Amino acid sequence: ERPDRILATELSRYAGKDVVLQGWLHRKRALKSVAFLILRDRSGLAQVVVRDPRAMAEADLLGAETVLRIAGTVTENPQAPGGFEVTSPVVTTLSEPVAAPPFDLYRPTVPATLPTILDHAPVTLRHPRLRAPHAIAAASVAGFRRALDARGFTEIHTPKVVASATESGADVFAIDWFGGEAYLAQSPQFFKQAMVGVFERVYETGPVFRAEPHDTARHLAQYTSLDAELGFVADHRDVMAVLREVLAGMTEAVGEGALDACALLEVDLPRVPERIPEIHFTDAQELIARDTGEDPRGEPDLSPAHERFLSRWALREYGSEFLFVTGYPMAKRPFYTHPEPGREEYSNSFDLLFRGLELVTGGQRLHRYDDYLAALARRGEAPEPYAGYLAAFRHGMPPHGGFALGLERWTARLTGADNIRRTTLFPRDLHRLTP
Ligand code: AMO
Repeated sequence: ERPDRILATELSRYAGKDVVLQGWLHRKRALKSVAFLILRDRSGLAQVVVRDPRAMAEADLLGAETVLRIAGTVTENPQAPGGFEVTSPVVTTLSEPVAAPPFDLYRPTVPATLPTILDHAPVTLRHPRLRAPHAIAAASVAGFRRALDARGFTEIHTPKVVASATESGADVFAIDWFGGEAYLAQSPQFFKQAMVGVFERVYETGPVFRAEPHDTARHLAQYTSLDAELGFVADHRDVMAVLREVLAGMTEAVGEGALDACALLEVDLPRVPERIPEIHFTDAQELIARDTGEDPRGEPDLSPAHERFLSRWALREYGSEFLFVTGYPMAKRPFYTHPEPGREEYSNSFDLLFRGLELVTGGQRLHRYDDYLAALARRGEAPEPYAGYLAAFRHGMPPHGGFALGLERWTARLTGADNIRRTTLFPRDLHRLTP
């Protein structure tokens, strides 16, 4: 009796049995009287041993990445990787490549530059080390969903073509929409806020677009935003508390769901402290002035170098790889931001720094219609382009807030990637629109 297809990592459960495997030819090694085929499937690798001279001659013709069906017998062999191998195989070619990969996918380290990897992504991502970050990203999103589902959030899917910018106009892509002008969504900001009026608690995972002119290792023109928004908050601290639980859930899900990928990349999973330390923007600037010899006071934002400095400080001071910076100046935050009561030039907003990088932005929002009109007027903006946005606030919105986490940045910080393009399947940036 022949079982259906089994996976490469399941051999030990089928010792002595006839099985069928399907996958790609990862590697081939021929000795005088024996050939080894290493088959790769979604689970991992399996060794197939060919001894029959005719089968050896046929195996000799197979190119890397040929898609194979292999029927054979599982045999114990302490020398085989994993202790088992497939012997007496009948090898059938299911699909023959017409081109070779740009480098050998079986080499443990990747002998190629980032542009080469990205140019040939459909095949280079098959390399176990290049695939691993994406398995970690998938587990992270599963953890994000699980954490929020458990807390009464509803998943939403909102338009990616919109009529106005939400995150400041500078970095928005304009597109032709049936002869009129439209924009690619920079964030689901407006829609997630409106849906607080419907579901109270919502989240979305999806693409967002930034006409990002910076050619940096941490900016993409399209990235995956993990967004959440919740109603009936006292202030931004309620949002930060939910975010802490989401981070713990994501970390746990990566540990469970992407175990092999973590082991392969030697991922050091963070400990999410019971209370993530926080520092007010003004105190952060004082600290930078005191300890670095630079004086950022008066600047409306933190520089990347200052974010790295603050991360190191939090690690030293609190043993935490996460740090909340709260109270950013209103001048640097979008119009929907809620001011800090009593200090109106600052805001009830936060950034979360993780291992030296801004990972999340969030805060409390304005919720009264009149406050929106006043906020736009203060910025010298007319309310008309925002009529659709403002509609929700005419019908009673609770105090609310939310956050957005950049998935590629999270995965990059977990895996130690030097560039978020390594944690993006098909990056889109200033220079890249293909593959
Ligand atoms: P913000 O614009 O700060 O906030 O974006 C939130 C998070 O998204 C990630 N991010 C990026 N990742 C890759 N490439 C980019 N070009 C890029 N830009 C941003 C970062 C950042 O922390 N609507 C608000 C969120 C909110 O308040 O809910 C927003 O979009 O990890």
